[in-house]
Parts: sequence; C-alpha cells; structure tokens
Amino acid sequence: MNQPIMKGVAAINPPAYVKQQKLINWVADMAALTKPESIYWCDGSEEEYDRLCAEMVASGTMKKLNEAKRPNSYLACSDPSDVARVEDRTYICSAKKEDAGPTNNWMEPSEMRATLNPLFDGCMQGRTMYVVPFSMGPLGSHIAHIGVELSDSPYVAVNMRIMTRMGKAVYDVLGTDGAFVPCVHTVGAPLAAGQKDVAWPCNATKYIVHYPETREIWSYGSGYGGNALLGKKCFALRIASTMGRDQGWLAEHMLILGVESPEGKKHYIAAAFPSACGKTNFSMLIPPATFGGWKVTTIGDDIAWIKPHSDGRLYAINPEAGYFGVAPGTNEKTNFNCMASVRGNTIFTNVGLTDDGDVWWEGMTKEAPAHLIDWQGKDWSPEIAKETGRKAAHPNSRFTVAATQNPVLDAAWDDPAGVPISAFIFGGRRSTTVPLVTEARNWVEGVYMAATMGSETTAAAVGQMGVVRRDPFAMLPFTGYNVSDYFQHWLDMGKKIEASGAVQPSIYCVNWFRTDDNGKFVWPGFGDNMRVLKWMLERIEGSGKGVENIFGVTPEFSDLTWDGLDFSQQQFDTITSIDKAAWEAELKLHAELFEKLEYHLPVELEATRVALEKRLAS
Ligand code: SAT
Ligand code: MN
Repeated sequence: MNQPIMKGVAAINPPAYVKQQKLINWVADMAALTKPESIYWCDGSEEEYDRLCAEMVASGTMKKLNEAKRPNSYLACSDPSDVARVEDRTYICSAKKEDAGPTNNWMEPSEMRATLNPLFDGCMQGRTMYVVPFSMGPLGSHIAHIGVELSDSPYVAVNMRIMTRMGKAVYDVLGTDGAFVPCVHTVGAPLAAGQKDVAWPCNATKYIVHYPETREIWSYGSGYGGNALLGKKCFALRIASTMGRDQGWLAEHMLILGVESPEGKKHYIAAAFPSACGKTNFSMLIPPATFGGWKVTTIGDDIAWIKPHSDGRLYAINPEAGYFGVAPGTNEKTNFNCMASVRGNTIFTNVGLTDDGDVWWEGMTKEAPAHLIDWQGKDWSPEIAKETGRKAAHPNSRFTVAATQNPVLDAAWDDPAGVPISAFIFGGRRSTTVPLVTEARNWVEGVYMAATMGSETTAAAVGQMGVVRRDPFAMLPFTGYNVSDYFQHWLDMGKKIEASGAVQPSIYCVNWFRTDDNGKFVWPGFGDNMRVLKWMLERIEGSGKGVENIFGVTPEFSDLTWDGLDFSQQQFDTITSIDKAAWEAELKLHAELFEKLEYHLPVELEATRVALEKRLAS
C-alpha cells in the first residue's frame, strides 16, 4: 500500500472487452483529476473478489472469520466517525432550487462543481482507482440501468460485487454507445509517499452529491454503506426517481415480497418503511406454524423499480442483487431466513468479533459471549457493557450478502419482466397514534397516507434517534427531486392505471411499533405480521371484512386470524384505537408539512387533509 506519490497520470489500460470510448475518456478524465497510483478494471470474477478480500485482510481493513464457523466471510470495522448515511451532507444539485425542493439540500451545480473540484484534485493519490461496472436490475433487461463507479476503496468494489450485477458482462450490454450513470467515489484520504495507510480511511469532510439533470453521482469522504455503495440509495433511489419522473415509472424505498395462500393464490406486495424499520425481516418472514400452507418469498428487501406494463398493471423488479441489512436484533426467531443467508459468503461491517473468530451482535443470541472484541477493536464483555453501555456491534452495523443465499428467494426475483404488484404498504415506526393497519378507500387517500407518514428516527442516519419526523413514502432522504412533484407523479400514476382499465393496487398504512404504558411493544411483529398480510390478501380477493373509520378501512378483532397467538381484544384495542386529541395534533403536523411543501403540492392532498379534519371533528 505504501507507494510513492505518482508523478503523472496512471496508465488507463482498459481491457479489450471495454468497447466504449466515451467511458474510457471519462475514466481518463477522472484519473487526471483524482491522480490515483494505479487503475484497476474490475471483472467481477470470484478470483478477483477473493484476491481483493485477501489484500484487505493483509492491509488490516478486514478480518477473515473462522472458516469452520463462518465460511468465506469477513469482518470490516469502520472508523468510528463513519458509520451511517450523512443526510445533512447529501445534495441534490439540480439547475433550479425548486426542483430539489424543500426536503433536499441544494447547491447550484456550477457552485458545487467548484466546491468539489479542489477536493477531488489528487484525492486518490497513492491509491488504486477501481473501475466498477454494474447493472441495476437483470443484465440486459429493458428495465435495468447501468452505472460505473470509480472508487479508491477496495471495500466498495467487493461490496458492489454482492449488491449489484457487477463485472465484465456489463460492458457487453454497454457496447460502444450504451448509456451509463457515472459515479465517482473517494474516501478522501490521499497517501503521501511513504505514508502508512489506516484500516478505514475517510475524511471528516463529506459530500454525497447528485446532479439529476446530467445523471451523475459524486461522493467524497465516507466509505460506509449508502454513502459509498453508489448503486444503492444514490443511483437506485435518488437518480432513478428522477429518471422515473421523466420516463413514467417509480423508484421506491420498498421491499417486494410474494405471498401465497394454501389454495395457491399468489400476490406480490411492495412495502415502504424507513431505514432500519424491519424491511429485511418483513421480506423473508416465516408465517406462524398455525398458518399451514401459507408461503412468503422475497423479491427484494430495500428498493423497488416499478413500471407500468401494456396490461395497465404495475410490475416491479428489485434492482439490487444482495442485501445490506441491519445486523442488531437479527436472530433465529426474528429472521430465521436471514440468519441462514449469512451463514457464509458474507461481509459483516461493524459487528463484534468473538474469541473463536465468529461474529456477534446485540440480540443475535439470548446470552452474550463472555468476551469478544467490539466493533471499535476494544475488549468487550457483558460486564463491561453493563458498566459503560458500550455495544459489541454498532446499532447500524450491517451484513452484505447475495440474494441467492436467501432460502426463500422468490423464483421470479431475477425475472426481467418484474412481478405484478397487488398492494402497497406504507409503515413508519410510531409508538403512539397510528393504528396497526388501515386500508385506504381510494388511490388519493392512499397517496395522502404515504405522503404524511411519520417515523421515529433510527441509527441508519447520523443524528438524533427516536424523534418523529415526517418521512413521506419512506423517501425523505431519497427523493431526487421536489417531493411535491413526486406526490403528483404518484397521483398521475394512479390515474394512468385507472384509465387503462386495470385494477389499481390497494394501499395500506401499517404500524408494528405501538407501545403500552410501560413503553413495551404490544404487537409481536416479525412472523406474526403474517396475520395482517393475510387480512390484506383477503381484502384484495374480496372476502376480507373490515369497518370504515375516519381514515379508511380497518379490521375488527374478529377479522384477523389469531390461531397460535395469545392476543386479547384489549391488546388489539391498544394498538388500533384512534385517539381524537392525538389525531388532531397529527393532522396539524400534516398541515405543517403541507405548508413547507406548498410549492407544487397537489390540491387533492390538501383537500384530503381538510376532509379528514372535518370527519374527525364530527
Ligand atoms: O443507506 S444504507 O444502505 O447505508 C442504509 C439504509 O439507510 O438503508
Ligand atoms: Mn433502505
């Protein structure tokens, strides 16, 4: 690693299979700016993955886990200052400020370029620039889109191989003139001649920058998750949402699951929850033992690209190829399929390292190991934890694993045509106010529910935890354009489906997180969410019962299936009751949100709010 600062520009030397001059020129331009020691073109092979991992083990960035316990798996621990997405450093640099809207940080593109240019000048000195070609969505599918990430982080290169369809074959699809989204990433830590590298280089200054008009991504200073794996939030949500606006489709922060009844009726459902609210768990849930014959299968756990087809219906694909999931709280009970997925071939980031070379995180087992090395490299024991409050794993620690390791992966997960969506679910983390499940009476009220969704903040983003913030469509940090225009896009999509004569997907609002007077969750969640899913399916099929309340249709106690769960009518009331005063306050917060989003806010949404207010008052 400790190589002398390069004097000129590193040789570009593209492999013969790279046929696009525009791409080669761009790599050359970026190399001239960032001045890496060398350039390496990733081919996506297993041999390359193994080699890069071995190099990172040698350099101290990763540890190889015990082969007998956790085959072909690694642990990386980040700098303690670089552990989550940095929303206040994330920018949408559209030409006009209105097009970024009030929920995004904005800077005029030329001003941002002038800010970034000096930072990127020489930022890769002493490092290798990895050229990482990737496809979001099945290779060559008409729904897929291609990106190329230039990064000076080998950790990014190996994670991208798991999270996307990464490698040589992408260049065949690109050909001589195919379109790609250029993504430039640097940890922002150039090495001077002879300077020793650190295990996790990064920079206190961070910029996560998107230029929606030219469809470019520039990321500076962080090596962690969504800040650095640019195919994920940056491309598949922020840039893709603007592509969807322009081209008539949707890029959403949604898991996609298949649910099949014992009679063989199968529906696909897309569900939006903010980061670290259990999307991965929900997408691979195991129905309660008493639900014989019901099956849940996974298409995706985080992002959905949804496009209308010629039959008028919406079809969804998972643009990703792997899961970058939250480790803490994951165990055999909460997510058996996930634990099975990460049994090997997994990269763990910021979890604890046990004395026998395996990983551990809070909630993984009932009993914690007597001793381990925590994510910050310090000795850790249950006693130390009790005294200091120190965690073995960072609350936003993650695993990176290929979708193909998931035992309940849906047979159609890789189908380029996508799967038809029967329903959308929107859910926040709310300890009060929002009932277990509500079905919107129509598309507009569903869009209203999603637009006004609130959620208590989690460790997935830097900042205070547990404060309620409005998180429209669970897309607050991910909408790449004005969120009011985004609401309009959703309303237009509903009209388009209706005009085609197809049935619009049903829309549901859920809340698994209501607590009792002692602050304890009342709803068991996880596999028991199947009870709510079953009700939704019955509603979609026309047999499910429910009652209409102020906001929509909700099940009565007797409308859900309780076999195998001891759950009283009283407990049910605790999580479904509608508190008038709380809802008056809630609707005021909706009004505040709408005031903030006034520019281009669809009139239907304010009209819906006024109607709800009236219904609540009467
Ligand atoms: O953006 S990340 O992929 O790091 C995590 C998340 O917010 O879902
Ligand atoms: Mn997410």
